[in-house]
Amino acid sequence: MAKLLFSLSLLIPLLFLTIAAVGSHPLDSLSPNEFELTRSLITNSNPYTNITFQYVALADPTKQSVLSWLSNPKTPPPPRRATAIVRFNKATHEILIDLVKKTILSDQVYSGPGYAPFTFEEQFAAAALPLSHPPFAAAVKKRGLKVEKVVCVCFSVGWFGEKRKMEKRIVKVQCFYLDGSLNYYMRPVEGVIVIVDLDEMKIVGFHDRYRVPMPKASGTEYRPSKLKPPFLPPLNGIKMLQPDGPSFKIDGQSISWANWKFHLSLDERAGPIISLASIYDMEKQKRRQVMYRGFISELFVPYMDLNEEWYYRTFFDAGEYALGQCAVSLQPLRDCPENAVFMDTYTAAGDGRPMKMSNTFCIFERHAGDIMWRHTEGNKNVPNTPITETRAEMSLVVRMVATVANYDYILDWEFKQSGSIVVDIGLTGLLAVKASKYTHNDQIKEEVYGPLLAENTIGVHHDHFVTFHLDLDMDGVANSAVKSNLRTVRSRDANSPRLSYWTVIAETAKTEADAMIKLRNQELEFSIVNPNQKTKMGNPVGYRLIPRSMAGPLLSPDDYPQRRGAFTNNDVWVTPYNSSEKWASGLFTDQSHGDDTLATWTLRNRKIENRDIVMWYTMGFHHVPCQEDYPLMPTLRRGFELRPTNFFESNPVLKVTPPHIVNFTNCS
Ligand SMILES: *[C@@H]1O[C@H](CO)[C@@H](O)[C@H](O)[C@H]1NC(C)=O
Ligand SMILES: *[C@@H]1O[C@H](CO)[C@@H](O)[C@H](O)[C@H]1NC(C)=O
Ligand SMILES: *[C@@H]1O[C@H](CO)[C@@H](O)[C@H](O)[C@H]1NC(C)=O
Ligand SMILES: [Cu+2]
Repeated sequence: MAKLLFSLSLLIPLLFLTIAAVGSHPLDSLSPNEFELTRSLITNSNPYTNITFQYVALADPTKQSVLSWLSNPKTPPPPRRATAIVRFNKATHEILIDLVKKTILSDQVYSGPGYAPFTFEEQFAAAALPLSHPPFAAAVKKRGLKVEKVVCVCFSVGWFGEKRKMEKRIVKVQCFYLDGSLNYYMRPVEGVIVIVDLDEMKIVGFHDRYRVPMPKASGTEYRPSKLKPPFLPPLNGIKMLQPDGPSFKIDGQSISWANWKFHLSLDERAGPIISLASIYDMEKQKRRQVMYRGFISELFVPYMDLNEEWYYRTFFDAGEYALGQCAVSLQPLRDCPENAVFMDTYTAAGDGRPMKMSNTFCIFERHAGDIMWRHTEGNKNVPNTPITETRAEMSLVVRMVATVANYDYILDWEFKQSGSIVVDIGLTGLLAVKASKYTHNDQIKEEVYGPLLAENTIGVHHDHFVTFHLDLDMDGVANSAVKSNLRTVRSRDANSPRLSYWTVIAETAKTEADAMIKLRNQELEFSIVNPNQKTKMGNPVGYRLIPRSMAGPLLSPDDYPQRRGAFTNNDVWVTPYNSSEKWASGLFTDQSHGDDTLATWTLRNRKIENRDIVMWYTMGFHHVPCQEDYPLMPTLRRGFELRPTNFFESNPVLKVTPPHIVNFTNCS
């Protein structure tokens, strides 16, 4: 019986995937045919040259057209268009394609500073070059290593104040040693850097500055077959079953569950994009819009080591490496629970051809044993028989994992019946470590930029700043940002023995400058409200931001990485909606100068009151590595909650109905 149910639960995803092909929505990711059409239109109009497709995506239909279609899905959907950023003949082209008329609408050459994300193909090609470069082979030999056991990875080079525009699309290649352990990130060939020109695909620089011992392979493995006992004993078996199937429906890329409905797509750069999230209000008996779109706009990871081999390591994982491109296939039962349903996706390969990724997303109902609400009350009529009302929390999770070289980012969007949207980011995978001569903490008398984690292994200090684009549109697009300052008030009431209390001083942000907020060390609640829609009590309907992390940048604002990452200077920013302001680090992030970021757009100090606005929220991790992060770090999670605040007239889950009881009397 159990076996049968198990195979049924495997069938369910297939069933849903079949349905998935049928749906059609203006925000659906490009289909394989649309990728292919985009590629052929561009290559046919530029024959005799090799074109690198750095970014291909659905070109956003106007918000107006999507909202009109949504209010009346019988009206024709907005026309499908694609945007492609391609590189050929050492020029970057931004090309707009009409997918219906099958034509190129525009082709603009971008000549400012900065480049689009790397493709996997060019990263692999560049990483292979050192191995056949004689000076590199000599450097490896000098270290007593075997060149056939060396593997390399491409790092973006950043920008450090060079006056003229960088003429070359270059990367720095760092190599590692894959001898005796799969975990080559713990074994850097320190002191050697190879510089590669990606357009020419050839080595343009080579440095071999110093030698330190190669960290040992022993202790770095993480595959069970390579680990020596003892192992922690297994726990008793546990089973997650939904014999009636999941309670959500997937129609194409639209997902509905409980009171929620939203659209899920994959963007090569952002990873998951949640659109048109709306919630059904039981009391008003109508569906209400909450969020037009939410996605990760950038993920900034600066390392804190000033050495020649390390100073430039200030990565923009979305803008340079493309989180959607870095999505990995989720493993059933391990990455996602047994009741999860998986969704496949497509992105464009470096040659523009559609590339399928299986199990990119998993979608599942979470029943983690948490309490949604409860209360126990004494029963006046019958002593010693208290009345208890309690409801189990059930929620819906959409998950993707992006493995950006050494790091694995677990990206969860969780929807609760109470109206909350919880975003949870988990960091796991491998640290970026530096090989060093030190084998004990007591030997270290200089700045080494991080703790000693194992012999000859320094875990370099760094940050992860995840910047979200959150376009909340509650009951309409005209919204305002409200700062509720909690302030101590000294009592002037002689009749009260109390000397103080706190109160709320709410302030509506009028312009962008009013909404540049550092939540750290402030007693402040930030919310987005619709000032035109009030509850019966007269409160504007709203959603509040509840951060579950407080870490802001510590680099000096004039430092070059921080200029490029200046969008992290505030925890919250609010901008008027502008369809071309999607990427907080600018459209062309690699080698950018920081002149097209959220921090520069907002210098215009535009009006943001009672209009279509976008909230940008950065959640940060300062990562001081520790020995438990070695050789592979247990997941570290942080996130935030968007929580209804006077959005509903009263508790929206008071009348929640618990799930059916599943009986397994026939089960042995
Ligand atoms: C395109 O790339 C291929 C493979 O690298 C190469 O053989 C070919 O000569 C290139 N074609 C042009 C026109 O550059
Ligand atoms: C939208 O943003 C872009 C980039 O910041 C800017 O050039 C353009 O003027 C903006 N459009 C409007 C209507 O403000
Ligand atoms: C499940 O078992 C409970 C308790 O034995 C019983 O009350 C209920 O009717 C059963 N439900 C179904 C669907 O069989
Ligand atoms: Cu980290």
